[in-house]
Amino acid sequence: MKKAMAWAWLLPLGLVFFASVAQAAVVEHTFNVGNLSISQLCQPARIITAVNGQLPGPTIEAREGDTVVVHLVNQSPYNMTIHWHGVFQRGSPWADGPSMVTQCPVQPGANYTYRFNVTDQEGTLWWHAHISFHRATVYGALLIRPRGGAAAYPFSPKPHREETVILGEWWNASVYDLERMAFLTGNPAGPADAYTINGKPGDSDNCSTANQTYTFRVRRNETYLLRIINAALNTPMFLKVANHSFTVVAADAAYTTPYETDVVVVAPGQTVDALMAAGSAAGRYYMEASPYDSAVGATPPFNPTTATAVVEYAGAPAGGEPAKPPRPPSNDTATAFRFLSNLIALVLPGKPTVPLAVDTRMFVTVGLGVSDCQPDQLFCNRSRTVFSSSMNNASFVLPALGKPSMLEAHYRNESADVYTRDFPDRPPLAFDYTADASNTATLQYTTKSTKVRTLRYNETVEMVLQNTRLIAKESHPMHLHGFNFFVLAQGFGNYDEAAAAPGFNLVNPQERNTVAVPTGGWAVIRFVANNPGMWFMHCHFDAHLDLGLGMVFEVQDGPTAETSVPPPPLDLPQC
Ligand SMILES: *[C@@H]1O[C@H](CO)[C@@H](O)[C@H](O)[C@H]1NC(C)=O
Ligand SMILES: *[C@@H]1O[C@H](CO)[C@@H](O)[C@H](O)[C@H]1NC(C)=O
Ligand SMILES: *[C@@H]1O[C@H](CO)[C@@H](O)[C@H](O)[C@H]1NC(C)=O
Ligand SMILES: *[C@@H]1O[C@H](CO)[C@@H](O)[C@H](O)[C@H]1NC(C)=O
Ligand SMILES: *[C@@H]1O[C@H](CO)[C@@H](O)[C@H](O)[C@H]1NC(C)=O
Ligand SMILES: *[C@@H]1O[C@H](CO)[C@@H](O)[C@H](O)[C@H]1NC(C)=O
Ligand SMILES: *[C@@H]1O[C@H](CO)[C@@H](O)[C@H](O)[C@H]1NC(C)=O
Ligand SMILES: *[C@@H]1O[C@H](CO)[C@@H](O)[C@H](O)[C@H]1NC(C)=O
Ligand SMILES: *[C@@H]1O[C@H](CO)[C@@H](O)[C@H](O)[C@H]1NC(C)=O
Ligand SMILES: *[C@@H]1O[C@H](CO)[C@@H](O)[C@H](O)[C@H]1NC(C)=O
Ligand SMILES: *[C@@H]1O[C@H](CO)[C@@H](O)[C@H](O)[C@H]1NC(C)=O
Ligand SMILES: *[C@@H]1O[C@H](CO)[C@@H](O)[C@H](O)[C@H]1NC(C)=O
Ligand SMILES: [Cu+2]
Repeated sequence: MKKAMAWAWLLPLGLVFFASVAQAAVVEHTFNVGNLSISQLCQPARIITAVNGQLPGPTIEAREGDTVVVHLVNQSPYNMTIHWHGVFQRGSPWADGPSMVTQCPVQPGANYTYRFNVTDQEGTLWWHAHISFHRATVYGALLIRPRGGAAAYPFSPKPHREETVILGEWWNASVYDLERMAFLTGNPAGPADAYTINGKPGDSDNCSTANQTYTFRVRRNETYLLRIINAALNTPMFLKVANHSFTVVAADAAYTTPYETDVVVVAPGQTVDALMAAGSAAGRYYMEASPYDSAVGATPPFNPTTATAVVEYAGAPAGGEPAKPPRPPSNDTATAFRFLSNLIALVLPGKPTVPLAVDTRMFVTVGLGVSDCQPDQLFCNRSRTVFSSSMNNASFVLPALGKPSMLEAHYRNESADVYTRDFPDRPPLAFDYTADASNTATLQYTTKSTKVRTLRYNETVEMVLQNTRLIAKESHPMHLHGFNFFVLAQGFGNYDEAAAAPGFNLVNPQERNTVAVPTGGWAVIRFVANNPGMWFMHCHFDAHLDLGLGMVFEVQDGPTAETSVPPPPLDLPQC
């Protein structure tokens, strides 16, 4: 598959580039989730869980307005679900995918068909498992092109070709076992063994078989649209290509005002579309994905290595080392913030703009803390506390397997044993959130619960996300299911409304589904709750999600059938 992709430039992309406006189509796939034997990092071959025997899995290519139908056939030994990251799922909340939030898992040997429309959104999204740590190997791209095809892109130059660049993390142990051990012991899983570009680590680890490095073949003077996706579990990335720069034109499938940069910063869950002109001498150039380690304080171990791929020009002289780009230091918060805070939207007629009137204001702390061992953490040392993450000091746990999913409980009006409606709009205590001195055992302590915030249909919510200095400051990539939000402002230290509000961008703020809250800082987001259902909001570091860094919005039905949660599909998995 990879070979085919690499040589795609040989084929005329006439269909993509010259077709006129097409009728909405049904884009149908069967995803067999099962065993794949693969050798990475010069280790013996191992069995991983993958879709259709591919890593990354198949790319879904659709046009705005199409219907996507994916038959998930679970031939793996594990419970499985798939989330369509960034897809609004308006009218199809049962297809969103997070285990125990919108569905019970698809058990080994069972099937489930995900059906949804990709309406009112275009750009680069992706799909991934949303259970355990399986998304480390169960992931792929979901591309939504304009109805008018690539000719309708609202930027120029129009690209000659497109390439998907999916960044990932690789463990040479079973990620399912890693997650189980982390849970049972209360000790967070260790860092990845390698980072990858399109599934391959590259040659920076002395294991440079040709198979280990992804090659992008380019032609001089052509412009490429790179669709960059960070599918890594826990690591924001810097992406560079030696002797090449980028023009960012979209992020999280929302167009941006063109932004020139020689480095792309992409946190887990985020995507960036960037034009890259093949304007250098015909040669070979490294693409490098290196980690951004934002943690300050009791920092978790991280892997400082770099994933490499090669951009190879047609007619490049054979042999020789590709040119290397300068690499940002892993703690380069200034570069990360510059990139992430400088993006602004491309305002287009007919597209939603930032709501100016706010119904509900929330101030939500996000960060690490500690808690007691939970009863089912069987190997946990009960004479001490364990790491625990929280939002407003509420550390989220999913309903136990065997209970209905939260969406089923909501739909049937039977929330009693499944969740409570008391997610708070403020932290229980106001304190100096980002001061080292505030990192006390009392403030670190958090308790486990399954709390939701109920919203009326169509309510406008403004949320300040405030990182804390408990245990460690860290840039948490906060992802909201079911909606895009506008990012009005972001900064460092404690949020001060009087100082920040005059600086809100209410004209063309960037629109995203995942915001990397600055380390030891804050971000202000707004969204309109015009999508009834149960929508997970959580840190897109799986290590933190597992520790409780999440909450759920329960969005009530609107006045009509179209604005209400529909009945569940007949094949919805039962617990
Ligand atoms: C998949 O691999 C697991 C070991 O990881 C093995 O137990 C199982 O039998 C394999 N399943 C199939 C269908 O090959
Ligand atoms: C999805 O699109 C199809 C075809 O246009 C339409 O029949 C269907 O009602 C749509 N589904 C939802 C949930 O909007
Ligand atoms: C799942 O789908 C596969 C392939 O379509 C089919 O062979 C199998 O019978 C289905 N299994 C169930 C439990 O429906
Ligand atoms: C995984 O790979 C890394 C890098 O090659 C190696 O150092 C480590 O020992 C391996 N771990 C296991 C459990 O095989
Ligand atoms: C790669 O090899 C070089 C030279 O043999 C050595 O210095 C370096 O530590 C090795 N790197 C890794 C990651 O094994
Ligand atoms: C490259 O990958 C193929 C298929 O996975 C494998 O059969 C082959 O042995 C690999 N070659 C090298 C040099 O690792
Ligand atoms: C690329 O453009 C340069 C400058 O316009 C020109 O000199 C060169 O011949 C072009 N190369 C190719 C392969 O088209
Ligand atoms: C690439 O960039 C480096 C440093 O910026 C420079 O020394 C080198 O000449 C460039 N190579 C090409 C082929 O442009
Ligand atoms: C990044 O790390 C380097 C080396 O450890 C250190 O000298 C530098 O001060 C750090 N920079 C920041 C911004 O923390
Ligand atoms: C459990 O934690 C306590 C307190 O930190 C420590 O003294 C003890 O050795 C630990 N026990 C085990 C089995 O790790
Ligand atoms: C939702 O809110 C918008 C803007 O506030 C309003 O125009 C629209 O009528 C509302 N829709 C419903 C169904 O309440
Ligand atoms: C898979 O899910 C079912 C029900 O949803 C549950 O009973 C079972 O324990 C789960 N299996 C694992 C290994 O988690
Ligand atoms: Cu986090």
